[in-house]
Amino acid sequence: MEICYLGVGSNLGNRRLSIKQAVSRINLLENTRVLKKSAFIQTAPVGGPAGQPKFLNAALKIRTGFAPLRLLKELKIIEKGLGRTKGVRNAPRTIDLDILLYGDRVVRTEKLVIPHPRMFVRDFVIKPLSEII
Ligand code: PH2
Ligand code: MG
Ligand code: MG
Repeated sequence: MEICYLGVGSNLGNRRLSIKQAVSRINLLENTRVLKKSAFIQTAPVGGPAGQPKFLNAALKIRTGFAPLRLLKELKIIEKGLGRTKGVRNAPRTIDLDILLYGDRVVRTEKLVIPHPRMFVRDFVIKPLSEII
């Protein structure tokens, strides 16, 4: 079991509902529990196409028995189940679930880099994360 921190974002559809559903689905994963949720904060979009809607962002503390790449796979399935489609980079999305930290592990693969490489320069990540860490 490892303690992990996730960044959550939504700027399409019912943002609050999508984040709540994501939390429920993470809780349904085998050997995985959401231990803490930050407040949901509204944030201006950083990057991506001009004129896209504002985000709701949050951070989660979870405990999981999944290895990092398997956890990533499970989170992608949840994203897809909540209507996430592939668009251009940083396109509006119903839900985005990013692994920020996984214990004290450093992971560098093509699919996954932990700690999340941009987390320290993103207020919309650091603000909710610092609330729960
Ligand atoms: N996620 C991005 C790019 N830009 N901006 C905000 N405010 N919130 C996000 O979650 C976000 C973003 C890439 O995943
Ligand atoms: Mg992201
Ligand atoms: Mg992502």
